[in-house]
Amino acid sequence: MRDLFDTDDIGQPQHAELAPGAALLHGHALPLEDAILAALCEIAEAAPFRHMVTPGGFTMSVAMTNCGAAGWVTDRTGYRYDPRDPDSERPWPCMPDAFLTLARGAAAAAGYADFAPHACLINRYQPGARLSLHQDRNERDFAAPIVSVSLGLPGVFQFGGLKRNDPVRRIALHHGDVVVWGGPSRLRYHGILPLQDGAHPRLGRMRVNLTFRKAL
Ligand code: MD6
Ligand code: FE
Repeated sequence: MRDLFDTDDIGQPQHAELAPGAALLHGHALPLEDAILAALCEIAEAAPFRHMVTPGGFTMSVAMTNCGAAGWVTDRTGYRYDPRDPDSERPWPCMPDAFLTLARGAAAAAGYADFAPHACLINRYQPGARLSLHQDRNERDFAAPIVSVSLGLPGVFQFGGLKRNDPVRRIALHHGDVVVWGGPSRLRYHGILPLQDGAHPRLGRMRVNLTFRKAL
């Protein structure tokens, strides 16, 4: 893990440690921006964004799709990783090379060598959409980190502790920012506050988040 004082030449920290095992890599996705956005369009054509239903019967305000060998899905029966898109019954689109390159490079920059994600969950937030505090615990292997890439409108990330009632910090995530977390932070509670309206030059009125996981 690089430390807080690893600054670039305009003095903004490029790699900030959020907590042990968790790093914010400012702008880390920007060099691959064009390839990432092109791949995202192709995925959304093959496996359109949809609003899934939670086991409790609520329709999520965030729309989701996936790529890779397995995709995260929820329905009335529960949460799971599924090798197929339940809407089309086809496998999820393959993980694009640009996604893998980005995820592996970000993990390595944060101190996690040889990250091999199977799954990329893609979240789309339109103004007002939010993700309430949760832990990511549907993966089999908590030793691997999660790499999270923010695109489009800025989001406010809530970063809590290992217990639901622990204090929560608010962290702004901008287009191109990457958060990598694992180790002692892997099961921290986190969420996204309702998306503020705005217009992003590349993505318009939305925020998109990619989370890469070793799911299987
Ligand atoms: C989001 N992210 O940023 C939602 N989960 O839109 C997550 O839920 C998340 O960013 C696990 C690890 C990193 C994350
Ligand atoms: Fe999460």
